[in-house]
Amino acid sequence: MSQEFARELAAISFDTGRQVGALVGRSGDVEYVTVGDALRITLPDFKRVRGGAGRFRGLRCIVTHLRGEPLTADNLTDLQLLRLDAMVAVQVDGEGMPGLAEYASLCPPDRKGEMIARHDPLPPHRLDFDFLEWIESLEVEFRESQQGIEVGGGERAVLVGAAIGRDPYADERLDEMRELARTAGVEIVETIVQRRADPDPRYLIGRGKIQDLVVRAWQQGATLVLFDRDLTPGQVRHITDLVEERIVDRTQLILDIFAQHARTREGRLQVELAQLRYRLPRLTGHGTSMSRLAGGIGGRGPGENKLEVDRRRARERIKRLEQGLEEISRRRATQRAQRARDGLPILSIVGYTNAGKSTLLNRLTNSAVLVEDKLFATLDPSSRRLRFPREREVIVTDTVGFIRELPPDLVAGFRATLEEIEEAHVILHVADVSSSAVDSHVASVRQTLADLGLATKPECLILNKCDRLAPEEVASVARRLGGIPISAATGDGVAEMLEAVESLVFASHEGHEGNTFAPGAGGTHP
Ligand SMILES: Nc1nc2c(ncn2[C@@H]2O[C@H](COP(=O)(O)OP(=O)(O)OP(=O)(O)O)[C@@H](O)[C@H]2O)c(=O)[nH]1
Ligand SMILES: [Mg+2]
Repeated sequence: MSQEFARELAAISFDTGRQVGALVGRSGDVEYVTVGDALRITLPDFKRVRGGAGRFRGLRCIVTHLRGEPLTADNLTDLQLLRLDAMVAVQVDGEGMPGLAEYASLCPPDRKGEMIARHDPLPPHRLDFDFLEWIESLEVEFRESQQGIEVGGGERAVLVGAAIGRDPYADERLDEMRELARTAGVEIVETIVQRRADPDPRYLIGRGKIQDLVVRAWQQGATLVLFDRDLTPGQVRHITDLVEERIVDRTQLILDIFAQHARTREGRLQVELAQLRYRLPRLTGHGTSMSRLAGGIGGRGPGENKLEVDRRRARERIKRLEQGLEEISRRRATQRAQRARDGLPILSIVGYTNAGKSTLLNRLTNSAVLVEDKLFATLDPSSRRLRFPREREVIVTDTVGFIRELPPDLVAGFRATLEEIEEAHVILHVADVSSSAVDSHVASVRQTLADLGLATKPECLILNKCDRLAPEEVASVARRLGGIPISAATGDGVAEMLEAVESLVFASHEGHEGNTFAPGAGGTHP
């Protein structure tokens, strides 16, 4: 900024009694001028102008201050949110002449936690350094600090945790988000957590934290911001007004994983339905923010290209999907009736996701259902026959895992799958005893079962993965929760478990309705 420029800006400002802001491009030309009141100016939204990894907006803002104030919080916010090259405040003295000028710029990520560098106030004529050289070397510093970022092709995300009130599950939720992200192939490069009494109605977390988030995400070259709670459509709108990266909340992340894992036609239909239902209310309003929200992780998933369609077509699609699933539901009911006629009791393996349900099914029935150290590896139910030692047979089914605060749209979408559990005579509730969250996992699975109206079924709690813990630790969990310790991986405890399960199946069954499970004895289950 030359002395002459400062003098002219100060004079205009002094005459009008208003702050004047000039946005100057890299060439040195003034590209925008904005006039405020005595205390502040409002800058236009440049979010779609230029920008990119390691790049600034290509505009510096020079603003006059009439009351001798240094750079204000608003000035620094603009610097952050708009990624300006620099923010300069020139003081205007009592004669309308430029006084000291203070400037601030963003700084690269490696400097400890600081996001803004403020420079000492100088008279404007001493600010006359080579701006182009300075900003380009700053950009180089940014790029260097981001090196190695765009390898691997996986997405990089900033994880945002909101601990609301006395939230006993805050850490657990955050850990679970990390697992969900890992499953989805997303790398968490930074975590921002805020504790607050109530959720902010507009931003979930505070606006100041969102500002930090903007800079952090940019510093880290993130393409995605993950929220560990669900956002209301309004919050999505407000946050996308400030944040350029795609925003994905917890339900959306879970839906994305379901979309990645859906294999069968039924699974795909169910996921697409759940996705559309979740996104429909978020399809209103802001066009650009919507398309960013709609993208999901890497824009994958069966629902992805449906999301550009308007609401009407989305609704039509929902109706068609519901009809398709209705049909599947009917077909399943017929199959179930058939199975019931076979007279075999049904054991349904239920439990928190990744507890080892499929591993147990495989061990019990010598099958090869997909087992993976991922959340929601299994979406589609599978049923196998299992012969107990005394020649008695049962059907064992494995199905989709549960998770805390299972998204209602997902429950609605997966009705056909969850109906499979309804026919169970005994529920084999598998929990991962080696997880530090085992108590809350067990509680949330029981809560989900209760929500599905299945709480009255006889349940046998299985503490799986006991090979991962010392025997005393397993015993302590078993004392606390009850349950039979096993390792589906090694087979330890499985024989004992089968004995207990056999007597539960046949006792519970015989207790209720006599020995109708003998092959050929018809009738439906209760
Ligand atoms: N150490 C140990 N690992 C196990 C045991 N049982 C399962 N696992 C591992 O736990 C992970 C999850 O197993 P799955 O059988 O896929 O779990 P699931 O409950 O079917 O999970 P979803 O279908 O994703 O909900 C896999 O990496 C398994 O190898 C066990 O008894 N001991
Ligand atoms: Mg499974």
